[in-house]
Amino acid sequence: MLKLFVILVLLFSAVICKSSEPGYPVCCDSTIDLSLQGLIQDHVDRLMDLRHPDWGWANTPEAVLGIQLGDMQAFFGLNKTIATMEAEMKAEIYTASVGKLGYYAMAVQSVCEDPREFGGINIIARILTNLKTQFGETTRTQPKDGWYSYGLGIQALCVSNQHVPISTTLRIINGQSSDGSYGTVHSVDETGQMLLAAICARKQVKNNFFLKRWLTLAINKASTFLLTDINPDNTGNIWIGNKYSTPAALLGLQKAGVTFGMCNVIAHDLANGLEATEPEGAISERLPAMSGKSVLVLGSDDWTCVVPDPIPAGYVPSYTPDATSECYNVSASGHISVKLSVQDSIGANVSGPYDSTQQVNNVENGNTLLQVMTQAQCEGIFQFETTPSSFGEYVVTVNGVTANDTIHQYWALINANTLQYLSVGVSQYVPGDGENILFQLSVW
Ligand code: B12
Repeated sequence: MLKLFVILVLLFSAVICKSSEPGYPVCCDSTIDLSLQGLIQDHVDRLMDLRHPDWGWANTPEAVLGIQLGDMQAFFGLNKTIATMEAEMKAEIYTASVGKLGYYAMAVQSVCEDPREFGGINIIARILTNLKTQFGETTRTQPKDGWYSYGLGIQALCVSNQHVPISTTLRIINGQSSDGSYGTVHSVDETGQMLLAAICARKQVKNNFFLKRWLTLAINKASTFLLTDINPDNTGNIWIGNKYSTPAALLGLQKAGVTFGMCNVIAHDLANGLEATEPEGAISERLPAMSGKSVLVLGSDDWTCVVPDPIPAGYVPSYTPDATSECYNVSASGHISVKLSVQDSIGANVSGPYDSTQQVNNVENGNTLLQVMTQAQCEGIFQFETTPSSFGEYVVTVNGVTANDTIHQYWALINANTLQYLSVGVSQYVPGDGENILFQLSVW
């Protein structure tokens, strides 16, 4: 049944690509939708609003890549950002995940600087060293930093013309699940990223018949997996996985040479999907898909940089993420109540009973989950710690229990009424009256 659906989607694609309807560069080379440039500009504007006072972002290299691939002309204040990025890279060069190192290397390349000699550091050499540690001596089936990060590390090597080690190429082939996916919790995101990595790695093994063939099989299986995960959300928009996994999936399918009928519809929904509360990471990742440029273009000889537009008069980067511990700016005079439940024993039943449940009263309607948690903390009935990321605040500790990332633990956010995982994090999620949010210590 699924195969039939994929075949139908592929057949339908030919029709759409030949039609004269304006389309999107990520789908095929038809006439470009006239509103696209303006929509790209809106996304860049939002990123500029989210820029921190030091001219960086929560994830500076991810944002740099997003704008450089989306519309490099629009990147005002680039030199100030490069200086901040260099300082941030130096501070975390020995602790960053392989994906973050990959972001740094590709962002440096995207601004036409050398990732082998950036601020005196060879980022490519660090990625090679880090990749070796990903599977350790254990029988790990997933890389230490996850497949998404692993894929970014491989892409960074590949686009800087660094040979991808054979052991890594074999992981691309052997790490794939039988349905063509990679990873568990966010398999569409991870498969999209690994698909790009596999495509890049295949270019390097031109003369090795077997590796080339196995990588082609992996690419086809990953593409099929992504095509079988096309579905509408509750607002009628159509995504591959969800809104946030769609960019990497679209770019992966484009580079795999797969044209499919729904592509322009999905690209249209994505380009028109900017929401006021959307986090930096979502925009940084969406921009390349909007312009149809994956990071793989950085490896081509044609990649050149332009002098960006000047800094607009009066622009001051000033975004500071939500403070989570300050009680004075928490209002407790609203009219709804929200429950916060905690399940801190791994493997426990998700439908309850829970280790604790607290009701937070007088919550302002429209407050984010993070604000509700802060209110509860200030009232002394809940305790938590977070760390900032490009998707907002990431919950690391609940009621004194810290998820151990090195053994792949995390605090999952679940709607205890519907048992659905929240599709966004605590900074973006707005709970409704009577909702019960479950924080469940889980393993990925
Ligand atoms: C890997 C991953 C995870 C891992 C992170 C652990 C790890 N060490 O790798 C796990 C499985 C634990 C995870 C959990 C969650 N994730 Co997640 N995650 C990803 C994924 C696939 C890749 C992130 C990455 O490695 N980026 C590359 C590195 C180099 O960049 P980075 O900035 O250092 O990445 C870090 C952050 O992204 C952070 N992180 C991961 N997920 C989330 C989610 C939120 C809301 C925040 C604030 C931070 C965060 O962990 C990464 C590694 O340290 C992204 C997909 C994507 N498109 O970005 C989704 C993604 C970011 N996650 C998402 C979601 C929704 C969640 C959860 C809220 C799911 C849930 N209901 O429980 C939880 C977070 C709960 C919490 N404690 O706050 C969404 C965010 C959408 C949004 N608008 O907020 C994404 C985009 C997936 C998707 N397509 O929906 N995630």
